[in-house]
Amino acid sequence: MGKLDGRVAIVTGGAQGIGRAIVDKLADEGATVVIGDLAAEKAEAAAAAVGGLAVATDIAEPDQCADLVATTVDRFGRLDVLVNNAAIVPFTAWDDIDFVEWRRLMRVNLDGTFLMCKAGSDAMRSTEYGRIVNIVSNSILAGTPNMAHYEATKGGVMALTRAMATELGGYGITVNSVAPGLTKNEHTDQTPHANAYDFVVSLQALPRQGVSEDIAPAVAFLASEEAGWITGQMLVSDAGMVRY
Ligand code: 4PL
Repeated sequence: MGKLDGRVAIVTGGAQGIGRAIVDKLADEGATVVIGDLAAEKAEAAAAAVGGLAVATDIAEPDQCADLVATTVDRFGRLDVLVNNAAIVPFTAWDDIDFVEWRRLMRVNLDGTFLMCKAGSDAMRSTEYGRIVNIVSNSILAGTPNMAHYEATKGGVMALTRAMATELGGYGITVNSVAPGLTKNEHTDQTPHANAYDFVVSLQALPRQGVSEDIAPAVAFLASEEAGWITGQMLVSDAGMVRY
């Protein structure tokens, strides 16, 4: 008995990192999971491991978002859960953020999340049930360095989450966000973020390094039916680095 038995979920960016852990957790709780990801091969492997489906998707393309949702509904009958996890997680000093780089982040992290929310909520409205969980970041509260453009996109997603909760509540759809802190994974290991692991741990109440599996339970909870009285909220899952 899982808390998502019989539910159909889409996880964007589910091929690796936090997204992969979310895919595994939702499947473990009984959901059928569809992964939308640019990394087609890794997405296939992640989907195969849980008996799910991978759909090669660039969330910045409106047609591809519509296709991801349509394929899910065609194949599995409906859409209950949408986890918007796909994002670019940069490490870029302020002086190196030019307008091209700014737009690249906006296009994927903010436009892409908007497009998936549009397509996903349209499908959910037809059943008058839905759970949307948007992955943001504790950096929007902390002013973390080297990610000003990223923080602008994630702050936008947090505000979008609050507004969508109002617009969609009448259709039985809840919209919440989860804000992880710095999390060790195959992406952050290979970037200058890895140099910040120890510093971030020193700021946390719980003194160990966070991994992707630490984030997934908060997402599964907000994606479950029993979280139905919670909407428009941000749940910070960061070992207590930021108290919000
Ligand atoms: C505190 O979301 O929240 C590094 C990299 N440090 O992506 C993040 C902190 C990173 C963060 C993040």
